[in-house]
Amino acid sequence: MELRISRTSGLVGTIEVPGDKSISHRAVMLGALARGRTRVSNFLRSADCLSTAACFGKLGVSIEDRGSELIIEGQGLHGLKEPSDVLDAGNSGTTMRLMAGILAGQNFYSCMTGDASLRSRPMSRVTRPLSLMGATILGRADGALAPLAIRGGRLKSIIYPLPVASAQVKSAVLLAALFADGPSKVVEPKPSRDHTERMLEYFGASLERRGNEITVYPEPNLAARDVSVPGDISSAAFFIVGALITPESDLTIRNVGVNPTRTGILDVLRAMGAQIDVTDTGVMNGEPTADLRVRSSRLGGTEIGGSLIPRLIDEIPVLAVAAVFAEGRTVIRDAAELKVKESDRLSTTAGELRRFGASITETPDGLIIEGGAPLSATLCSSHGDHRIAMALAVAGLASPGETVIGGAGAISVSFPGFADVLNSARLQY
Ligand code: SPQ
Repeated sequence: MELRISRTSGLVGTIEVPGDKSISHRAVMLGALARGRTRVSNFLRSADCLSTAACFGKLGVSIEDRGSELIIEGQGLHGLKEPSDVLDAGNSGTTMRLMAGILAGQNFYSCMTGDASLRSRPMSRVTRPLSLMGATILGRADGALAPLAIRGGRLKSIIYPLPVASAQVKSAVLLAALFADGPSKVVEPKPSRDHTERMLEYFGASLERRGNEITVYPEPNLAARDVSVPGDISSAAFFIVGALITPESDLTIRNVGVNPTRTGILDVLRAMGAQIDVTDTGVMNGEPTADLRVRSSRLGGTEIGGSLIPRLIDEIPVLAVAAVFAEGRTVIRDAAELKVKESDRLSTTAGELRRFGASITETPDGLIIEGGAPLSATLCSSHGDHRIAMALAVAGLASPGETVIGGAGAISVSFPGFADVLNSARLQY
């Protein structure tokens, strides 16, 4: 599928973006493990989150989509059933890695696979700690690659210093810790998104957070709770950058999740000179929310690295687009994790933005972008990666001519309806 984007003079009006992907996954997982009925409103019906729901369906959990909400009949921590078939995580790293943590604690056999991209992404980062906790996990390349076969059961508690700043690895261990024989502790090198911790607390788990250490106590009484999912800041990011780099924009994005572990993009764009106002702040099931008003801005280059990286890891492709339209040099470092996402995002971002005429160099752990080069629309490819497809669409909004993005079907992984929301906000050039 192709997406065609022509230049626009601005993004205006008020829009909403769909529910947060990370929170939607976790709502299904904790809803399934709690006792009783959990209702999830504004659930993200994207391919990734639907993969999580389908996996829990195969584990014997009734999940009904009533349109306005998803109804999950929680089975309790020990109520999942051995699946009679392979669990398919599709394109979703979150589904596979977090579910591995849950399945490690189940007294049955299960097998998980995914699409070609997911089967090439590193899994030893979760199979290693879960094996240390006592689960038997086999996978290709000595447990490094899916399909994964998991024989779970009662686990041993663990103290685990994370070798990478990854919310998925952290969450896999925290979820497995629910089934351990004592309290388990995870130590983070840098803070990553903390939706699992917030949702565990919201569902009544016993969890302590001290600095970069998180301790989970086993066998909590998880009680079903209603969850209202805020808009996804990672989806809003495309509209934020689109509005900043087009000349007549004044766009408000309502009800966006602004958990501080996810708002690195706002900090960086403001440092680049972006006019972004945060208003109408609130809290939904332990997650902060706000409306964001974004106006066209003259951007300058910046440096991005260190502990900012986990706070904006999924926004780097679209931040690179902002940098291409900024004056001066932007340097992104400490971002080697991007090489193991749905595509090698350092290489796909650099390669595809060069097609527009951007001056961008890939380094072993980042990108160097010389902003301000004249760009023109081009034929480009998503490489099967939803975030690359949408970042290229944003570049197309500010490039003369018509940009054609191949493989744009990937967008449905996180943002079905992206093109419709874009069309509702764009001015004709
Ligand atoms: O689920 P998946 O495929 O890994 O999704 C991505 C994305 O761009 O949507 C990464 F490719 O987001 C991850 C994110 O990069 C979602 C996530 C989470 O929900 O816990 C955490 C981050 O990954 P990681 O590996 O840094 O823990």
